[in-house]
Amino acid sequence: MERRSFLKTAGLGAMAGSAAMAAPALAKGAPATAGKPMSEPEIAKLKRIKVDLVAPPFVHKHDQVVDATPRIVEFRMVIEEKKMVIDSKGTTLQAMTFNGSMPGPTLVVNAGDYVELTLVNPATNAMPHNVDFHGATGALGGAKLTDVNPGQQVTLRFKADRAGTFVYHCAPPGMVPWHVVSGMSGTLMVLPRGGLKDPAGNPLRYDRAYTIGEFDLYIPKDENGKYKEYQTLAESYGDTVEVMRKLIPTHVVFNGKVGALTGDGALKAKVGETILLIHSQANRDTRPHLIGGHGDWVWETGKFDNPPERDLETWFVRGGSAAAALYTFKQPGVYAYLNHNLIEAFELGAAGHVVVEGKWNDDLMKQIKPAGPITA
Ligand SMILES: [Cu+2]
Repeated sequence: MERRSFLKTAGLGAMAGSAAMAAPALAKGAPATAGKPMSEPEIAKLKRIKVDLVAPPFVHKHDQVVDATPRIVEFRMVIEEKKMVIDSKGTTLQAMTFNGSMPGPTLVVNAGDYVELTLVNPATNAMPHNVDFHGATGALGGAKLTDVNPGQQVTLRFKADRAGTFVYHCAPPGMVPWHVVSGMSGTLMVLPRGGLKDPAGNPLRYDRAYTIGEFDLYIPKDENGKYKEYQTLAESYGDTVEVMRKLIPTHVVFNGKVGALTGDGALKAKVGETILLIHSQANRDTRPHLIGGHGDWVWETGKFDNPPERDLETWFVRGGSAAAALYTFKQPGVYAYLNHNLIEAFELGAAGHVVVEGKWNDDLMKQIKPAGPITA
């Protein structure tokens, strides 16, 4: 938030008797809406940036701090319906994706920028789709203006005037939950123009960002208790809705399959490095936890103009939202990052790894005597 508009909103907050003491550098007492309405000729003069998206868990290159002048940031996403293997037993999902991945790619802009998305639904797909951005205002998040049949594309522009991590997802009339639980969601991250801040207004920066999308899956079983495999997407619909209505997922996975973020897919970091972990769940609550670590600074509701909480063991992501957590690694080793309903993590799949290089710190933790026979 710009200094001048901060002063304005802080003044309003103080008048309302709420804000003056806490979080002096964060917007308080008024919703964060960056800038005045711009006319179409003014918007036409803005600088355009074209972003090439990258597949999760990676996040496209971006600046954490930018100057005051808004930009138009262009993105293109192609919808891909495809059968995906979602566990080590070969169970398949008739999936629907943005850009072929679960979650869809993370889009990053700065508050006040305009997002200009071209959404492509190739003729090879079977279903109509669209996109609802929780970071956007009006027309069901953009869903009403982006209905695309196979063989069509559409372009939507919206002003990203609130800072935070926001879910986006497909929401076609009459089929919303099915498209969402089949894979069609991702995150839009709108950074404050001045970058992230702690509650005292000190800058918070990260060295790398990872994006994790958690998916509750509802795979039907046959009369012998075996997961069914379907030849087409449409064929899977009726049985899947029956499982969905029981509200008990058969799998809960990070980034498209059990074990996607382990082994070669594990996240990587070094001691001393600060990572930003973005966690989206478009349909169902989750509770992220880093085993052996913490959330140094966490925006569990994901909106950066609110002060973050510190030292969290476990945080909470509401179904239909995306959270952001910062952590600076202090010890090397293999960490687990998981949903701390441990049944969902270890039985159903909601767990990944972070492999951290560096030097062990005996002051933080030391094994005084290794395990051995009981002596006293
Ligand atoms: Cu869809």
